[in-house]
Parts: sequence; C-alpha cells; structure tokens
Amino acid sequence: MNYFLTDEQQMIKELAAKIADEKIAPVALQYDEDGTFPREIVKVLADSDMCGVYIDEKYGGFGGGVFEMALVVEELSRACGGISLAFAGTGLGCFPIILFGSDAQKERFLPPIASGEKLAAFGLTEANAGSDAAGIETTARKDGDGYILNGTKQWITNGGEADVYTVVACTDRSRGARGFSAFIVEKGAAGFGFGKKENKMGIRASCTRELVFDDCRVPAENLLGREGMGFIVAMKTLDRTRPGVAAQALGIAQGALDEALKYSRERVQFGSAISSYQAVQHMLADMAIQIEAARCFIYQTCRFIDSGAKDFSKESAMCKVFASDAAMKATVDAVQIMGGYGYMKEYPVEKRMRDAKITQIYEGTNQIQRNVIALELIKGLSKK
Ligand code: COS
Repeated sequence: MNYFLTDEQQMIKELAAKIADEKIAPVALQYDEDGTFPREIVKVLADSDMCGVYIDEKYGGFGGGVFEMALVVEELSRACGGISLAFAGTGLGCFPIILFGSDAQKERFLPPIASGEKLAAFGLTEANAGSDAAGIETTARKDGDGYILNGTKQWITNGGEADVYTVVACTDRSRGARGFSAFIVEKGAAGFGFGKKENKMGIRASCTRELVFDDCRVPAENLLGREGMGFIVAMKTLDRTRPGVAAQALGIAQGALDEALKYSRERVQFGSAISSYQAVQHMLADMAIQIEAARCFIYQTCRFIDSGAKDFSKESAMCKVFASDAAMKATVDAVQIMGGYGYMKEYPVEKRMRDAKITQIYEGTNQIQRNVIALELIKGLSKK
C-alpha cells in the first residue's frame, strides 16, 4: 500500500527499518533473555539523528510530530518491542514538555533529548492509581520558591535509565482533577531515588522501575504549565502517545507475520510446505488484513493529530485498541502456525506474543480506551 509518505518520512522509516534489521534483530533475543537496557542501540539511534524526530528543529530535533515518532516506533518494534521502548518511553516523557513547557524549559530539556544524550520518562501511575489516574497519592507541597515531592510512582518505563522525568503529583486534594500539577524532575535530584528493576513477562529489554520521592525538592521553574493543570497535562500527553503504543503493537504484529510467513514456506509436512494448506493460508491472510487495517488507522490518526486537530481522544484510543488487539491475535496465531517451534524461546515469535500483551494494558487499558471512546460518542450526540 502506498501511504504517500513525504520524502522525509520515507527516509525516517527506511533508516529505522535498517537499524531494526541490522542492529536490533540480531540481538533482540539476547536482550530479552538478559533483560539488559539497550544503551548500545540508543547510541545507534542517537548517531543516526533519530532521537529527536518529533522535536522542534528549534530545539535540535527533526521537526516532525506524532507521525514521525510512530514510524520509528513501528519499525524498531518489528525487530523488538522492548528495545523500541527506550525511544517510545522517551517520547512519552517528552510530550508534557513539548506541549506545556515554557520556552526556557524547552531550551533546557529538549536539546539533549533530541540529540540522544538524555532519555526521558513519564511518571503518572502509582500502586493505587492505574486506570483511575485521578487517584494518585504522590504530593507536591509548595515550599518557598519550590515544591517538596513525596510518594512513589510505579512501573515507570525507562525508570532509572532516563535523566528527565515528567511527574504528576497532587498539589491540592480538595480540587479533584484540578488539584494535580506536573513537574520536571531530574535524575540526581536530592530525595529522588529508584526502586528495583521489575521482572516482566515481555518488553524485557525495557527498564521498568519505581520512582521514589522522599522530600524531593523541585524548583518552581520546573512546574509544567500552571499549578492545577497536571491532570490535563497527563491526558493531553496520552492522547498524543497512544498512537505510539498502537505503532509498537503494529510493529510487533508485522514482525510476527513476517516470521510465520517465512516459516510456513519452509516447513514441510505431509510432503508440502505448510503455506500450501488453506488452514494456514487463512490465518496468514487474517493477520495481514488486521495489520494493514491497523496501519491505515494509525497513520491517519497521526496525520489528523499533526494537522493541528484539537480533539482526538477518541481516534487515539480507537487506534490503540484496534492495533493492540490485532497484535495480540496475530502473535498468538504466529505461535500457532509455528507449532512446537513457535513455543520455543530460540524462535522469535513467543517473545512477540509476550511483548504484545502489554500494548493492551499500558497507557490506559483497552477497557479504559473503550470508556473514553463511548464517552466521546455520547458527548458528540448530546452536542447535536
Ligand atoms: N483532554 C483534555 N481534558 C481531559 C481529557 C483529555 N483527553 N480527559 C479528561 N479531561 C478533563 C475532563 O474534561 C475533566 O475536566 P473538568 O474537571 O474541567 O470537567 C477532567 O479532565 C477530569 O476528567 P474525568 O472526570 O473524565 O476524569 P476521570 O477521573 O473520570 O478519569 C480517565 C478519566 C479514565 C479517562 C482517566 O483516568 C484515564 O485516562 N485513565 C487511564 C490512565 C492511563 O492511561 N494510565 C496509564 C499511565 S501511563 S503508562
């Protein structure tokens, strides 16, 4: 399918694909096994000027948007959905600054992220605040010319590896969703530490840790937007980054289809390659249909967002649900096509099945996405 990418977008996609094939695919299973953070790949991305594709040129980026970010995430995830998260998790941590940062904050924090010198992370989730984002208990108390943060963020992608953290904390519990504020916290700040590295089912090359704030002082100049805007910062960020999760799912699914297709042409049973049997052909065809539909949906949603659209919560949630459900099904089917080999760790599809699962869960479970979609539908009706 011709998606009419611009020359620049085509170049970005091809470069990301080359890095995925040459640098990530050969090491993906090892990183999955060891669970080590892919610093070497981050360096390759930095050397290839990929880290800032979605950051303004003024701050050292390429000047693209959500679409360029998704193209990179898709291609990297085709080779490894875990390694791609060093890049995608940084995007998630960066968007609060891109959207709500002052000029001074952007000038200070974005250039080292665009160059790949620094990584970012986003701290919203807590032990008792997952789907219910407004349930966060981390507090930020005004103290002179700064704030004192106390609390613990859980399951933070790039936790401990990132240098720049955008964190949402409660500044006034009495104000409900308007009582949260978002802050930029730097690694190394006094009172800011990390929990143990989580041992995960999938995306094992990605580092997931707690962020622990123990009387951590954050200067007032690190407040993002105004006090009380934290919930909106988080929601508007997630509206822009959920298509990135969809792109991660898309890449994982495409990688699974590629492997299953290749295997089905090589595997001979009952005297013929199993690709000659209709039972296998139909599974491959269904995977391809879902993947292409997801790609159309994601690309169009990203273009819609980058066109300057104001409200795209519904579309963003829809493409995340569609692509992640498609990836889960495609990866399970890829394992099925490869049978016993598919179930073995030395073949590269069981990892994709494990990696796919998280895309139905993080940045808002698919059940929460359906709530968002339904509410938007109902709101739309009542406006008519
Ligand atoms: N853009 C702008 N504003 C938004 C918004 C969005 N996408 N979503 C909600 N808001 C606003 C609402 O308009 C409301 O504003 P007012 O107080 O002015 O009316 C405010 O935020 C509170 O919204 P709401 O009442 O809908 O909040 P809820 O507590 O009911 O939660 C959901 C809404 C479930 C959508 C939210 O908690 C959520 O997204 N949960 C999933 C969190 C998530 O993705 N976690 C993963 C973390 S990152 S890995």
